[in-house]
Amino acid sequence: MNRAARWMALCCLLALAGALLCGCAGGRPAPAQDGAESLVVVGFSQVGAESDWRNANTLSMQQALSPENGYRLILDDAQQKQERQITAIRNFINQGVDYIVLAPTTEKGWDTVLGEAKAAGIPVIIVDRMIEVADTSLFTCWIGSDFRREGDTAVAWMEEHLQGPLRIVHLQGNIGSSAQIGRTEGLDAGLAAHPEWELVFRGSGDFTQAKGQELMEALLARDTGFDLIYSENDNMAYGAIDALRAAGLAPGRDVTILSFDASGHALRLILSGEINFDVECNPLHGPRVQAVIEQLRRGETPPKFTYVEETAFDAEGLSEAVIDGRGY
Ligand code: GZL
Repeated sequence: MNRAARWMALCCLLALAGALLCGCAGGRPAPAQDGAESLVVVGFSQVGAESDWRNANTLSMQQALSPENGYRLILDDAQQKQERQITAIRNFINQGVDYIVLAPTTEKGWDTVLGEAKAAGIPVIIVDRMIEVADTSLFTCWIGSDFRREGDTAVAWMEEHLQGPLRIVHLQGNIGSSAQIGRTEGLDAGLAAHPEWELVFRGSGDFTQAKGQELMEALLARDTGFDLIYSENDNMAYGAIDALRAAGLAPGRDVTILSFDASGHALRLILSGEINFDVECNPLHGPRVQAVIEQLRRGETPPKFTYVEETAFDAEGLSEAVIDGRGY
């Protein structure tokens, strides 16, 4: 092989080696066939799957932050444990996600891990419950409910519809969550204003149907007299209703049932007369979070705090058509 041919062969080998090196030495990866490289990656630390509300919230986030809309959503279910959320957030940071969304189990204990997200330059959006941090720059914005107002709405209905003495059973959600704190504060204000109202039981059912039923069964076994159940979410109310039925009592008639969330099944129980009043807590945060991320991507600043509009339901004016039109 003459000199020129050798030189040409060498150049070809060098060009081939360069191409191979570039490809496997971490050069910009070839764009994935499905365009995956262009998706906005969002790490979502979700409380769990404890209730209809939570499942509707998760579905709303998945539908909004979908690949069709330009997102890759990484969902982590913390099974109602804050330490699992902290681990999930650290994993999101290590994965280099573009945004972190946190639906916090409780209000306290977020300063350190959100400081790590801030140091990594990853914006954090808080949804649903509130967090309490020393430095509010640790999160970009919060979207959720006014839980104290929800409690006050429930008490106002009690004042309007129930006269005279009331023996109240209070089923609380996860202790330390802002949903529990606000709804409990509302009832406590009512108790302070109404000496004729008596709190005969208060305990946490962790927002789950099983624990709601367990608490009610224990109360019935103790033959505790009560007139009203103030259940801080629908799933605990479902459990209490099952226990009342098993004891031969008519929920909504023998015992007034007041609940929170206003999920579809609960509203149908209002139609059937088994729940008397239900305060809405809207879970459909997916589109709201999507809108915030798109604002941030445009370089705009979203409001720091956004309270979602919410209403409440009793049998008056409620119909299947209203329920079908609500989305959860
Ligand atoms: C309220 C939410 C609560 C719901 C429960 O915003 O955090 O958690 O009321 C859910 O159903 O488990």
